[in-house]
Order: sequence, then C-alpha cells, then structure tokens
Amino acid sequence: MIIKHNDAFSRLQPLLLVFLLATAGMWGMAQAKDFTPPDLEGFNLHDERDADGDGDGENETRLHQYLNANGDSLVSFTTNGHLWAWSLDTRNDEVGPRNYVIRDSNCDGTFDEVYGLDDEFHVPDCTR
Ligand SMILES: [Ca+2]
Ligand SMILES: [Ca+2]
Repeated sequence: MIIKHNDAFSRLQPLLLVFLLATAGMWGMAQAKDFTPPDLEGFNLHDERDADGDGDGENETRLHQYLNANGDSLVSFTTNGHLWAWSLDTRNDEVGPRNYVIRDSNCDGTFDEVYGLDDEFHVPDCTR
C-alpha cells in the first residue's frame, strides 16, 4: 500500500513541470464552472513537500497529500498562501470522474477548471 501511495504522489511531479505545452483545447479548459473542493472526511495528512509548478527551478508550490483507508489520495497545491488546486486519485479506479484535478485559475476561491490526472496544469499567475 505504501508503494502504491508513493507512486501516486510522485506522478504529480511531471504534471507540474510541464506547463509550457498546456493545450488550450484540453477538457478542463473548455468548462468554466464551480467545482466543489473535495471532502477531507476520512482522510489524514500523509506527506508534504515542495514542487516546481512553473519550471523555473524554484519549488514554490507546497503539496499536502492526504490518504483515506481505501488508499484514495488527495493532494492540495498551495503557492504564497493561495490553495489553488486539488487532485483526487482514487485507488483501483484509473479513469473516470473519481480521478481529477480542480484548479482555481484566478485566486477568487472558486475552483473553475477541471483536468484529468494526466493533463498538464500549472501555477496560476494570480498567486505571485
Ligand atoms: Ca518554480
Ligand atoms: Ca476561480
């Protein structure tokens, strides 16, 4: 179980590193709406680390990973005090609506974009 969790966590890194190639036509970008942040009920903090969300070599984004008893993984993304994204990676369910990233593109507190776990997303400019 631990290996599975670590694998799920580490695979977020390439998503953060590759931002220049983010495509405007991706699934999440076409939808602008209000996505509800995940419920942390049953989840416990498992790990924290810093990551580079804009490719400049500085790890400006704090990741908090939470796990529940099923091995489902929630990760929050925080830069300069703004929590701007959540990802949910549901164990034993590699596709579909229970695996996603939601992003607040303009720091207004509303998560207005949704991505697949394999999509590219990056730190919003408003966190600077
Ligand atoms: Ca950076
Ligand atoms: Ca927003």
